[in-house]
Amino acid sequence: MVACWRYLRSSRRVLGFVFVASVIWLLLDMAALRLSIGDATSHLMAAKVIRDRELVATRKEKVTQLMDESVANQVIRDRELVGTRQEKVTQLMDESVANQDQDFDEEDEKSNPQPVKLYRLRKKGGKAGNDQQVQPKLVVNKPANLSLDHTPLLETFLVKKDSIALNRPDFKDTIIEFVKTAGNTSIQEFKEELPVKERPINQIEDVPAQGPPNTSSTKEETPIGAMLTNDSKIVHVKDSGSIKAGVHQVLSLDMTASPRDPNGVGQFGQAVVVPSEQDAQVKKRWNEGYFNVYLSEQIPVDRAIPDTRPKICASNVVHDDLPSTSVIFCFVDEVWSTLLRSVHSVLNRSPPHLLKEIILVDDFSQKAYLKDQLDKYMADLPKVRVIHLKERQGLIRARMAGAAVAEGEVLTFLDSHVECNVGWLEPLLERIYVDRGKVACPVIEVISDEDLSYKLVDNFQRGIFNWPLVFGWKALSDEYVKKNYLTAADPIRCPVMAGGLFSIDKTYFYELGAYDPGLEVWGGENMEISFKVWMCGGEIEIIPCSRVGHIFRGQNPYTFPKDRRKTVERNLARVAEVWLDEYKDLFYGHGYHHLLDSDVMDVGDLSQQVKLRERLHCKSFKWYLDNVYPELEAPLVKAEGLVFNQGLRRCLGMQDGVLFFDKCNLTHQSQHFNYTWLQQVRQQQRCLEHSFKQSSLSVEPCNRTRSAQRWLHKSSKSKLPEHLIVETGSKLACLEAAPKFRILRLAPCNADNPFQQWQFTHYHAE
Ligand code: UD2
Ligand code: MN
Repeated sequence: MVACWRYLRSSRRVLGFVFVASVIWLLLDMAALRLSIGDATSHLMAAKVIRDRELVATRKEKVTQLMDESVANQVIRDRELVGTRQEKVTQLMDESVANQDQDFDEEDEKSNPQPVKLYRLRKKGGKAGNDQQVQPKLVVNKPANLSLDHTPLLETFLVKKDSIALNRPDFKDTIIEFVKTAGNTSIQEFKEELPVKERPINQIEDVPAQGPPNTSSTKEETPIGAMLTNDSKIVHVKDSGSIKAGVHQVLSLDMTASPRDPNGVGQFGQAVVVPSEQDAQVKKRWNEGYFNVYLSEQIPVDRAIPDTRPKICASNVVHDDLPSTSVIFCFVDEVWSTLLRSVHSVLNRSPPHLLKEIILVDDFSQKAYLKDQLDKYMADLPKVRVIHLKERQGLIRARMAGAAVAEGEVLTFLDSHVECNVGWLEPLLERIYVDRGKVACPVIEVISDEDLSYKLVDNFQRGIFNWPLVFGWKALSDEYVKKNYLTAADPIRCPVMAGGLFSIDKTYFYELGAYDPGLEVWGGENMEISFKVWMCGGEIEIIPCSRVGHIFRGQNPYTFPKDRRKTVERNLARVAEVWLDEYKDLFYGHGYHHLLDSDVMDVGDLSQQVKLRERLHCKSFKWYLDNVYPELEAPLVKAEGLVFNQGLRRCLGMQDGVLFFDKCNLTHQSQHFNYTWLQQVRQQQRCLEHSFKQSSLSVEPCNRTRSAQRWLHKSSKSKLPEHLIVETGSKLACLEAAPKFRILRLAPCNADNPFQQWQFTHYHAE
């Protein structure tokens, strides 16, 4: 102690001690401070996590709120109403089920009266119908999914809850639960990933293909519509407004008012064979719709059909704020059961908040059941409106009458003998949402006209046409699919649509001038709208995740006010005249020469359509061919070059309206001729004309309506392919080089005469 005191006595040492103590204190203080900062941070972090979670929860709630409040309520309302109606129609619903507050059990199932089993399942598919409209190719070796277990969520929903009475208190919760589950998944996985909103039409950016679309995307440049152009470029439609919106998994709704009877006739879209003793009834009713009307009546109006979508479709996401749609069905004398199935398939499988209304346009049908009886039935379905036209308008003007009263943002046109499949609507609306210039078509699947089975069609089919404007389906080649990394769910660009089933932004439809109102009854309007859309800045796509079955019939089950063939020909000629530019010759040249004779055909006034095309600054048909449908063979002339005479071994020449023969010389323009689609032998504006009566020839200004300028050459039908033949009535005459005077003349045709045989330098088409 004393030693210590002595030691501290020196002031220096005291100072040293104080210094050491201060340092130690400082160090301790800093350590304490760090601890408390760490503590505070972890508290803050915890608080943030909680807040974030709350935020996510609120977001989830927001998305599901819509469903909770509007969807679920509407679903319930609709289902209650559908249910009321359904009872009357099917007579299968046990009323007691509707009032029980119990889960579905086997008792319930047994208590439902079963329909008399008149039918057995068909073992093999029915024979292919000779369909008037080309059917898409059916899938071979790939059985359709006939169970309900394609979507686990859906299964729970359908199998367990489908059977529960609508007015049960827990029913609402069931739907909400179902919707929420789907919604949650999408929110977690896809939150804020997709940029959104429409772009003005015509602003597509081209990006060279770099591999599968999903590998090349970045956050800033997320493609919202990765499309493949014909020149193998990926076109990404990018966000211009970058408004963020939520997304959710496609709603695979399939609502029914009463439990589906698994043994119901044609249930699950299965093939049914009517026993042979009832053949007479089948036959008797066939012509009412040109399909098995008798069988159709036995099939429930809300039957289940297999979910034929590519697997990935059920987990695709779409935006929460898709536009609403008005579904428009036009019909004339449609069969009752198919019309009802069409309507119920839309009500059952469309998210109610997106279905603004269903408009039924009765195109002056003559069947009594399509008047009061239809009105009464539909009066129980609040979303359905019926319009009865006072005169037969034809499907084109009938669609426009429907569009005129539609209140939805998007118009969805459907034929009146369809069944919309699970999840059909949202993928169509999604495409229009990302780009209002897109016209979206579902995959059209086949409902057999004979056994009413629902058949899956091949993947990668697109709508095309051949000359003379004949619609068809053609699969994209395997090579194309591989090269462009196309998946079975990717939208497919279509040069033309089939016509019957598509969604289009309503404002855009009117911007395009709707349909040409001069088109009559049926036919050709699919070509018109397709050319118009493409050439005036839009796009037509088939959306594989949207599928709708359609009954393809062998004949139109309604009358045509005028001759059917003439009506369709006239419609096509209108389309060709307005949209095809110089390529319209290819249309006429494929069997429609007779339409050019002004006394035969009057296509009507086209001035409004021509003006419209100018006003919209639409591109040329050549642009369409080069960019949208380059696969189509469309040479502007059938043959061209020198016109060589076999007998004379000289070439034909023309100078100042005078014809002569000369040594063949490709460099001489006077020896250049075209053999056109209108069958003219033509040099610039001058054509070779015959006067059959006087057996004379002359050179005249070309005139497409003059049959005297038409020469048959290399026709597959002709027995004299090398000849240039004129035809008047049943008489034929051939162009001949008179050897002596080296002049041209008409002479009776002779197969072996080399002076009647002609050869052009190049042939582009037979
Ligand atoms: C196809 C189209 C169809 C239409 C047609 C060419 C599909 C699935 N179908 O022929 O929509 O584009 O090609 O024009 O792509 N209708 C009327 N009034 C009439 C005639 C018909 O309302 O004067 C109705 C008819 O009841 C039906 C719809 O129009 O609901 C289409 O007629 P369709 O089924 O006879 O035509 P479809 O499928 O052979
Ligand atoms: Mn049809």
